[in-house]
Amino acid sequence: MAPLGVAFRTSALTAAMLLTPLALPSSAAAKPTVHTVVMDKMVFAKAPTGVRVGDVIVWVNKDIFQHTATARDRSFDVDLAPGKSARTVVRKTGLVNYYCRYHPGMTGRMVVAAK
Ligand SMILES: [Cu+2]
Repeated sequence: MAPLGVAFRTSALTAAMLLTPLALPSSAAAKPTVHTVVMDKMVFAKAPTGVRVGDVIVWVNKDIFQHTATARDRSFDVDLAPGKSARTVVRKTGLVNYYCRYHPGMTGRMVVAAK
């Protein structure tokens, strides 16, 4: 009986040791990143990189003109008066092209990876 009890305890301990370190990195990876895109002087500042589904994009209009950040696929569309900002949450993977509805020459693109 004794060897069985020892074997059980050993495997339970091993399982606990394996599970604990694995749980930490996965919960850290799930944390959304906040990316900021500034609109100023009639352009979108450089596109965010390393964007993943669930991340937040903060669109900041520092210009003296009203601008929108509008996805070509309509997955987001924010309309910002000068000095205003808004947040959108990234919902799908792939290439996202965006532009300003008032100034179609203002364009940008970002690549979204899976979570
Ligand atoms: Cu604009």
